[in-house]
Parts: sequence; structure tokens; C-alpha cells
Amino acid sequence: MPANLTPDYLAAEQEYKHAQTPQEKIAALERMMATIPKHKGTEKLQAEIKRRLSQARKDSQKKGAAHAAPFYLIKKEGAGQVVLVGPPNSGKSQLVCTLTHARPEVADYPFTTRLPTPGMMPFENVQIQLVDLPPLSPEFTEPWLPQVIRYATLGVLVVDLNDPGVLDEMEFIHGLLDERRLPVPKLLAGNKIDLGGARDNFEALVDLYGDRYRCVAVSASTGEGLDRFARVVYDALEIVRVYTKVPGKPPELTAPYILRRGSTVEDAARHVHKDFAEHLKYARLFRASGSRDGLMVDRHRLVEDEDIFEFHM
Ligand SMILES: Nc1nc2c(ncn2[C@@H]2O[C@H](COP(=O)(O)OP(=O)(O)OP(=O)(O)O)[C@@H](O)[C@H]2O)c(=O)[nH]1
Ligand SMILES: [Mg+2]
Repeated sequence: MPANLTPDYLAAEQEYKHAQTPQEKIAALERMMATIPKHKGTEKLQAEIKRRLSQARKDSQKKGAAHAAPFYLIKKEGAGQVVLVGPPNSGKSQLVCTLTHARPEVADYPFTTRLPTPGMMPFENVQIQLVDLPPLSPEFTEPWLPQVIRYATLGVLVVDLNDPGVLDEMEFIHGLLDERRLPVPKLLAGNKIDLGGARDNFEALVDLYGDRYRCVAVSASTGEGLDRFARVVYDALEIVRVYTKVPGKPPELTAPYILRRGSTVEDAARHVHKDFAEHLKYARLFRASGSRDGLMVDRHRLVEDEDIFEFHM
């Protein structure tokens, strides 16, 4: 393997080979582009991926192509697409019902959900897309689920803390993710913390899996832990919010620009307007707390969550 291609890249390439529609091809190619090691040895390959990506995007624009979009790939909206992954009956649909305006069916028997249902979860002034999914189970797993999990920005593993089989379910899910080379979710939501014995099971899960996952105990029924859930999801998305202001005017704090963590002042300026980055001389940094009142910063400074910038050309 000349270019030291990573397992993530190779999995994305497999996905591309099996892709049936332009949308699936685009998703797979975007993932290939995101995971390909960026060095001289892969330059040709990168160029080839870009060429195919632009072709696939053209194909997806063609008349009638919309009908070919697979029903299960949900268009991304908001600050990130977060899929709820987990065994049957763990409360994935109930979480989406409680946290968003969407109303997927909730029932006390397994395999209730057969289709993905998206909804928007607010976190402070940010909207995050939550997607309810059918379960992962040794009995039956929808064949298209891996593709949806791979396409998402982030996965959250949702388990039922009151289920005596929860450890076996975790093992099964790890095996499946591994076999399909799927990204392991970063978060583990232990649901039904309102039920007796759930607290002990949560502690046991943290002992076993605490270094693999950020763990949070919630109850989709009573609402316990859900504020923390939204905060933890926001953190795991690795994004920052920035605001802009005009000299002499107060900032607009309701509609943040969303950037990746690690972005610079220059990236922020480009996000607002492509010409801004080019002509930027410096920026003035403010914070809602007043702690950075107008500090002059250059284009290479890393932005922090809730920075407020005044761009000067
Ligand atoms: N006590 C309690 N019950 C819950 C909680 N969350 C969900 N439930 C119940 O658990 C059952 C399953 O909930 P669902 O949301 O349908 O579970 P699901 O994970 O979507 O199930 P599938 O669609 O089969 O994968 C329902 O009877 C819910 O009322 C919770 O936090 N506490
Ligand atoms: Mg469901």
C-alpha cells in the first residue's frame, strides 16, 4: 500500500464501490477526501477523488436525479447531524420526541422504528439535527443503517440502563461497528435513569467503557440529564460559535456563525464573506462578558467559542 491509506479511507472506498446513487457516491467521496492522508504520495489520488466528486455532484443535479436520492439519507441541517444508534427499545425515538418537535413513534415493543426521522434539538442559540434510527440488533438490522451512520457528523450510542442484557448489546454493537469499519460513537447515553437499578448499571458501564466514551445518564421520559446531554453533544461536534459586530454597534448574538474548532480569525472572516479574508487587516475581539473589550488580534489567532469580532479591512 504505497500511500499508507488508513482503515477509515479504505472503508470509505468500499462504500464508494457499492454506492448506487449520486447521493451515495457524493457521501462516500466526501468521506474519502476527509480521510485520505494529505501528502505528496496521494496527490494524484486526491485529484482523482475531486474529479469524481465534481462529476457525482453534476449527476445529482440532473433532471430526475432527485428521485434517485435514497430515502434513508437525511439532508444535513443545522450545526451537525447526530444519529442515535442503539439496541431495540432503548428509547431513541423517545429522546427525539422529547428533545425536538419531531414525533417518531414510541412503543414498548422492539423494532418500532423502521425509518430515520430527523428533528432539531436546540442547544442555547444553536440548532443540532438529531436523527432517530431503527435499532442495531443480532435479530435484524436494516441493511442501509451502516451507510447512514457513516454519513452523519456524529453518532450517539443510546442504551437502556434498565435492560439486564445491556452489556451483551454493547458487545454486539461494537462487533458490528468494527466489522463494517464504522466510526465508533463518541458518546454513550444511558437512558431510563428514572428506573430502579439504572444508577448501578450506569456506574458499571462507566467503569467498563468510561475511557472509550463520554458517558451521560438521562431519562427521555422525565427529562433528567437532558440539558447536559445537549451540552455534551455540542462539545463532541467540535464546533465553535462566533458573532460579528459593526464598530459602534452592539453584536448580533442570536445568529452565530458555526466554525470547526481550530479555525482562525481568517477562517471566520472568510465564512462571513469571501472577500473579507483577503482584505482583512486586523480584527477586534470582544466577549459578551466584556473581558476582551476590543483587543486587536491578527488573522492567525485561533477563535474560541462565543468570540465576537469586528473585522477591519
Ligand atoms: N421509564 C422510562 N421509559 C422510557 C424512557 N425512554 C423510553 N422509554 C420507554 O421505552 C420504550 C421504548 O422507547 P422507544 O423510544 O420506542 O425505543 P427505541 O429505541 O426507539 O426502540 P426501537 O424503535 O425499537 O429501536 C417505550 O415504552 C418508552 O415509553 C425513559 O427515559 N424512562
Ligand atoms: Mg424507535
